[in-house]
Amino acid sequence: MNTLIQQAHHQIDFSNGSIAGKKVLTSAKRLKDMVGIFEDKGSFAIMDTNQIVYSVQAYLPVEEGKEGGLFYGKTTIEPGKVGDEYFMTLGHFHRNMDRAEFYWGIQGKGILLFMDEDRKCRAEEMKPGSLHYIPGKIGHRTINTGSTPLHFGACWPSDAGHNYEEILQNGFPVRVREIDGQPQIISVS
Ligand code: PAN
Ligand code: ZN
Repeated sequence: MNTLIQQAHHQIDFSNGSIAGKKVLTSAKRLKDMVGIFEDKGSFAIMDTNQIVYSVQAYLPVEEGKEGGLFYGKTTIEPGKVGDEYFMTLGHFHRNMDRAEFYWGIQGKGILLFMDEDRKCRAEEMKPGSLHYIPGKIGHRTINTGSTPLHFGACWPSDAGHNYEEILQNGFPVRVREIDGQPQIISVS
């Protein structure tokens, strides 16, 4: 029997994690989509709110919500700050609370914040090659603390879903700010 070797359906660019192939979704969050997320409202008010804070590419090979599949995603957070607070993702818990996720750093530098259900936080440094396991029941937000785009990859179960409400309402109890030229994690509640 002659078995044909086919090309993979998708191709990853290792320099930034972006993928090319069918059914790749893209989305972007602009500053205007993040009203109330950053603390310094005065600085926010004088910024171009059309600017992109982060963008996501996702490959969903099965229907969202279906059990047993996996999704691949690539996020790029632009370098930037609102006042002294670095650009970051909205952050979320998985709707199906116990679903875990892997992140890995590809290019740039940043911080991954983890928050448990009691709002206790911890942080890991993201850099090229860093691998991060996000257990179930853990809220997660990523921050670009560098001066270049932060690119990272992600893989999560197809039935994880996303719950943004909790973090939109209550935020994280810490913020990541530039103080004396260095990123620092500051408690805010
Ligand atoms: C990631 C995130 C992505 C954008 O793919 O969805 O980094 O962050 P927000 O979803 O918080 O806007 C992931 O964690 N998926 O589960
Ligand atoms: Zn997630």
